[in-house]
Amino acid sequence: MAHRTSAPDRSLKTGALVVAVDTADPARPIEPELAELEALAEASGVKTVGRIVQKRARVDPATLVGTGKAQEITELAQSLRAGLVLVLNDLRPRQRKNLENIIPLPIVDRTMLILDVFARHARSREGKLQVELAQLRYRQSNLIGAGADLSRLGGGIGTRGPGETKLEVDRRGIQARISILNKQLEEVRRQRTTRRGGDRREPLAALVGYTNAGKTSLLNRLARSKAFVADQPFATLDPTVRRVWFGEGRYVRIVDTVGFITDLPKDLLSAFRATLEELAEADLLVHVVDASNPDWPRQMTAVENTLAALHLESKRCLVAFNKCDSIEEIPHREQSLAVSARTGAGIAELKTAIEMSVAW
Ligand SMILES: Nc1nc2c(ncn2[C@@H]2O[C@H](COP(=O)(O)OP(=O)(O)OP(=O)(O)O)[C@@H](O)[C@H]2O)c(=O)[nH]1
Ligand SMILES: [Mg+2]
Repeated sequence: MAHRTSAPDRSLKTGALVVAVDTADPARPIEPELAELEALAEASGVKTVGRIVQKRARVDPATLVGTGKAQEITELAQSLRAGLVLVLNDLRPRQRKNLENIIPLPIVDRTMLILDVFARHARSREGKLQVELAQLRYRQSNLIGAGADLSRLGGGIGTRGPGETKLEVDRRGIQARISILNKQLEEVRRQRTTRRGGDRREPLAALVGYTNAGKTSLLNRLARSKAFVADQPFATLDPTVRRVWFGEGRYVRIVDTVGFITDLPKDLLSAFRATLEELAEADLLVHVVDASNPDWPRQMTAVENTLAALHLESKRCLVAFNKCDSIEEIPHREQSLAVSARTGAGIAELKTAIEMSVAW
């Protein structure tokens, strides 16, 4: 795929007030999660104008933050002229409803934000169908409704379907639309299966990893190609396969696919399952890790968990610590290599390791 032509600017012109409850879980420090949420917002065209992080032992079952805090959020949002409230924690339908009664602004959670970024970046027909399906399923199970709620959200995050489609479907309409999407997806997938074949005897290596780790950059480096790379989450949604020459008559097909993220929304995972299940055909996984991100251990674990959810944990796997051009100390793991897609360092070694790992 060539560089993307510029899409019409559909970004929100308002800023977001970020809200989080920090239960001080030592296994989940909040700072990296907040930074990630703000990067997702940016990829959705939303600027963060403020943060409220509330420390409490447990989230409030009725309003997540407590009624008093919710009022405080409203006031701060007004003084900062925020146009929406972005909530880091999972929101139950009841908590959402109660919060909506107190805060007169659209309330967007992390899953809606991720779905929005996906909706913006989907290019293939299958990708678009998958995203819309995930969005509708999420709305359905979280009672993010049409009517009043939707008009408040009008034009903003969570109401945008892939392409120019607006998710203006009422609750009854949602089920009907889901059935149509499922049928269309079946059709698209059937066509794809018949189109494949040919070079399938060549070994297949799949680049997997956290979003923004540099998978596409690495594929471009390996295949001397120019697929779309960006410093933002979920730049790639559609799997791209390239044949890479490994010497006299030997090629390996290398596939770059959608990135993973902590707590990948389950509706998204199931919508993208067909895309991801193609990973099952791979002879080798190359787990690309952004070693320059201090948060890499958490990201690595998130990827391993997602691979396990896809029943891929027992696949042969190499770890490529990428972005080694911008770090001092190179991490080490079993079967790991240090590379830089940017400078080309370690790429020859990576190719050798791939060559030794795949069966010819
Ligand atoms: N310093 C440095 N930056 C890199 C390197 N590889 C990639 N990047 C940068 O990291 C960012 C993400 O790169 P991508 O190749 O789009 O990452 P990806 O894993 O495909 O990301 P998604 O498709 O969004 O999941 C871009 O800004 C790249 O320029 C590297 O080796 N060194
Ligand atoms: Mg990519």
